[in-house]
Amino acid sequence: MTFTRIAVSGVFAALVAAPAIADQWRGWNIHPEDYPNSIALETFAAEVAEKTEGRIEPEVYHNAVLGDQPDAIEQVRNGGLDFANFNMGPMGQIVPATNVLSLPFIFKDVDQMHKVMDGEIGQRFSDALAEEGLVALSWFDSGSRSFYNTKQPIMTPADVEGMKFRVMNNDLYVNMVDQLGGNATPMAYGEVYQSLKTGVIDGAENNYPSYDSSNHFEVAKFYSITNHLIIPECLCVSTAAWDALSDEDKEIVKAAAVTAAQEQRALWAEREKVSREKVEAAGAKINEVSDPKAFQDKMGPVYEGFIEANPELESLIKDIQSTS
Ligand code: BDP
Repeated sequence: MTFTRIAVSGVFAALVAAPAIADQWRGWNIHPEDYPNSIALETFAAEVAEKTEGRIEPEVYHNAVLGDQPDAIEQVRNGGLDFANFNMGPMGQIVPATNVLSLPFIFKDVDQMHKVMDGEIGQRFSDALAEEGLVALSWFDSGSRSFYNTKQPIMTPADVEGMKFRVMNNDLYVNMVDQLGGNATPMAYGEVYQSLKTGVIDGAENNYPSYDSSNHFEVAKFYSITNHLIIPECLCVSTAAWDALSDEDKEIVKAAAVTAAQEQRALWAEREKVSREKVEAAGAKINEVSDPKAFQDKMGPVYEGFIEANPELESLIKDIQSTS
């Protein structure tokens, strides 16, 4: 919100044009300060403040201090928060089209994901988000996710049988783990460490940087490279904050988000390596699975069920799969 303050100090006060107080934007972030996404969000905030000459002053709140991801999505939608970095996993509950991005093995690799999200198909996702009050300004990387657990290396789908995994808040992931013979529990990210430690769950799944930054590697040391999910993330602004901007400021904010995404992707590539080395040095056991395709082959029912429930999204799936 913009307020106008009358300068009252000094004898010329009445003659001086009243400076506008900046729009204070509050930004949600789940990760700690040194995470690639966090650094990129700070770049976004700094560039917006500088280029708008202080008309907008974004502040980033790290470590999910403003709440869980599903709550934060709601808050950005209703304008209670102004911007955020969101993963498209929890987004699926609100913007059904984004569930396509949560289908296991939907992308061949991260390069294909970038190609899709940076092109016309990415725009379709932005349009779907816009209908729900979220203006997606750029796409961040989130690598690929693999399973890790406290018990044993996973080599084949049979090794998943009977194990209890935490998943993000989305029914598709529950079905995904079911198909592998495991049990899935949706749970807030911040509760996973303790739940692994106390044996409430046997495992979870994530990329290397989050496996590292969450310290899950300390308690679940078997990380098995299944690469089953490649989920993009957005830098999203609330429609309320966006609509209040002048055209000039919209350009500035958009350009800052694109700069932030470029930085995030470069930092991400580096951090993936650093995190992998760090967790291995700390005793995590990372293994290749014996046949990655064996995991993918189990996902037929996830796709069938999804297409049956969302026939209008089948062509979007096909368009992604045929992007090369
Ligand atoms: C991380 C994502 C974050 C998710 C988290 C999770 O960047 O948005 O909340 O995984 O597993 O990789 O909940």
